[in-house]
Amino acid sequence: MSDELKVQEKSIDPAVQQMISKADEKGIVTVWDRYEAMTPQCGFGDTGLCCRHCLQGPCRINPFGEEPKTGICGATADVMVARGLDRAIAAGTAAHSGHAKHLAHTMMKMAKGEAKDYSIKDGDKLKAVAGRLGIAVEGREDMEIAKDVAAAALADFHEKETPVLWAATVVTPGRVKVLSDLGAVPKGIDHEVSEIMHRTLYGVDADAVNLLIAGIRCGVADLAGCYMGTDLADIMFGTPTPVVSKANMGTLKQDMVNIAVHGHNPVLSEIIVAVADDMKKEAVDAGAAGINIVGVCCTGNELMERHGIPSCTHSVSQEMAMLTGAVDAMVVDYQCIMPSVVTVAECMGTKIVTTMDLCKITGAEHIEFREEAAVEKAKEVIRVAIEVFDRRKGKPVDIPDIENTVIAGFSVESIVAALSKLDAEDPLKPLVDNIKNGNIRGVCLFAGCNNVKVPQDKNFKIMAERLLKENVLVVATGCGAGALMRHGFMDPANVDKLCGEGLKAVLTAIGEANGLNGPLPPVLHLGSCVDNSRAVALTVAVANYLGVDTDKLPVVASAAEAVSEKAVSIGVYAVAAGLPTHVGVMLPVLGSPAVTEILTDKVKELTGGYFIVDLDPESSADKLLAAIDERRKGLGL
Ligand code: NFS
Ligand code: SF4
Repeated sequence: MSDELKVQEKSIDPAVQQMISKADEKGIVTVWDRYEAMTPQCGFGDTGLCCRHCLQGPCRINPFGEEPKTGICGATADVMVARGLDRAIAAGTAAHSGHAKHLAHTMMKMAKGEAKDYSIKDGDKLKAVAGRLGIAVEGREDMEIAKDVAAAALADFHEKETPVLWAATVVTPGRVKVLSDLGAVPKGIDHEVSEIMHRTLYGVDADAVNLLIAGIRCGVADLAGCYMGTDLADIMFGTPTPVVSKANMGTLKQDMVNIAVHGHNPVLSEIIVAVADDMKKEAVDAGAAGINIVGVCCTGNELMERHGIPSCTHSVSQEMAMLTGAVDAMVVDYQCIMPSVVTVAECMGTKIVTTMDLCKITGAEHIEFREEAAVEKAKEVIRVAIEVFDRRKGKPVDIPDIENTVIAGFSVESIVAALSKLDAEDPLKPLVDNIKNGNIRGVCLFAGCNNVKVPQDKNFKIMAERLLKENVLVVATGCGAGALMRHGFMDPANVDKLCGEGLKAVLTAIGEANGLNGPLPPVLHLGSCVDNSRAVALTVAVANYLGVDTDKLPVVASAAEAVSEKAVSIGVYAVAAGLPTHVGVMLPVLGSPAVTEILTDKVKELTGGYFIVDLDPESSADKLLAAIDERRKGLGL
């Protein structure tokens, strides 16, 4: 096998391939080396059949062999798998809602005048969200309303008599009934996470179905956390509108102070972007042409959708950004930051700056971020990068000359605004009409990460190519959006090449009506992973328009290269919303045929949604198309 082939098995992104070769030459260990060293991976874990939930363990069950059929306590394969899945859902939910809670605290501090560097950027959205929550808006100051919204958000975390507002008010009325009947309406976001920890403890819930229903309820709590994260970020930092940007490592600049912001929460990165201009003089004094901020992972998506900040790379290739030698500082908040960034940074002269108490990495410089002193802290962080640049300047760097044009910033609000140029009275009508007449065969959301087990971006690329040709409207979030943007799927110039005739006509009509002199991009970038809420909001809007529930629509989802437990909890709420939901990597559930059957089939009777687990992108695309067609038929289309 040639070396080049091996590189292609790691990533299909040419910039990443260049950096992998460089890492090999320099003997720098990366995620792909560590993966190889880890294989073969444990078959028990792979199938969900190991348990360490008590100190009598670890226990493992071999589904094929003569070994024990239960754990020491008697837990069956079904129970072990369901418990393990529940804990993954709880972890994902804790992360998304932790991010949302952080925004809620920031908003509360802002409203109380304690965090003066934050303000309300979208008063209309504030009022819309408040209205949805039943908070009075008439004749009130924005800051008063914001205080009530923040208080309502924080209240949604505790167990209370009434359902979680950010869940109950964001789905169709029909869905509220479906979830109530199932016992899957969350009473408090933190409450559901903590209850999962309780019921999966040694000697508690030993009924796989009961465990899975609690998992669905926690998944709905995850939807609440994501939705809240989007709402509060839009209010404080602005609701995205279409913006032109760039993606891939060509966005790094040799002669500038390059700061890669990585992680998730815009609470920090927004301020870094806001003060970068003020800091330009210090950068120029150090010999730089300026300050260049690029995004990695979801922080990148948050900044791109609101400010057009370019995205450098995503997910599994995060180490590769530093391999260029041009990243002066990588500033991280939390989630999806591989601890290995510190090791690669040491080799390449990058400074890793951690900023949050819950996410320190040994070997990184820690600058604790505080909302009360946001600007001051952001400047401190930027100064670290300037110092590194001062030492780096003049030295050679290897920045792959690869850059793609991206149009991002498709919030539901901006999509509706664009559609209103076709029909001001009834903006959803053109979208729904085109779904009815088949110009748009269905809608597919691509979400989730890259996974070292899949050649980076390959599943996303093959599946999106296929679906676009079949006139499926494709929307994307998270590192799925990252993958597609790095392969030209968000560049309107590629509509001709990528899209089927019907879809092309729709994208062109909307683009022309909005004065773009051309179509919208082939794939619409909805934002970060918490912004999967935008996909839900769009689906719910169309469902309400048609007077049907979300499980009747030709809408499907795919986490084609999922890695994080967050992708698991998102998948669960997609299924809870009634969507056929593809996962392109193995979920650790195959050790229980019963649980596998519930997730991929029986749950259909409960929510209308179900999981499709398929590692082959071609047949996965076929299955999603079949699911879309089945739904069209159900609607009489
Ligand atoms: Ni989503 Fe975003 Fe990326 Fe995966 Fe991680 S950054 S929150 S979890 S790796 S898509
Ligand atoms: Fe083993 Fe049961 Fe303990 Fe799990 S909870 S480690 S299956 S004894």
